[in-house]
Amino acid sequence: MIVPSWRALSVVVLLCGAPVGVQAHAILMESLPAAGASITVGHVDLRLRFNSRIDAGRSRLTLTRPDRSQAVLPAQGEGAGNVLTAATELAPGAYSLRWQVLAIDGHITRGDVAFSVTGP
Ligand SMILES: [Cu+2]
Repeated sequence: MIVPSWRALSVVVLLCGAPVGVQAHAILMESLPAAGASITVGHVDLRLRFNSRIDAGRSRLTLTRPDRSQAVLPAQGEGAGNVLTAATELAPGAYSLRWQVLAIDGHITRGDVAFSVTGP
């Protein structure tokens, strides 16, 4: 089992005011690209897997580009309802993907995944 980052846990505590042991709000378990990863320029499939089901229609993926501009990516639910995906084309540079999701318990959690894109 992947242990969620302390950053993700602190966000949950902040927004829920409930003990972290309470399961239902969404915690990021795995991401593609992974945090800190370096990927190849061009078409990129983004995939975020959470520990619980999320409402994809009320969840949001915001990409911060190397020039600090931001774009909201059209995101889709997948799998058993606990996966959020998006596809985009990326140029070389440093990116940050902000995820904000609504879990089935009505709580919103968010976090960031930073990664870089390198040229051919
Ligand atoms: Cu919660």
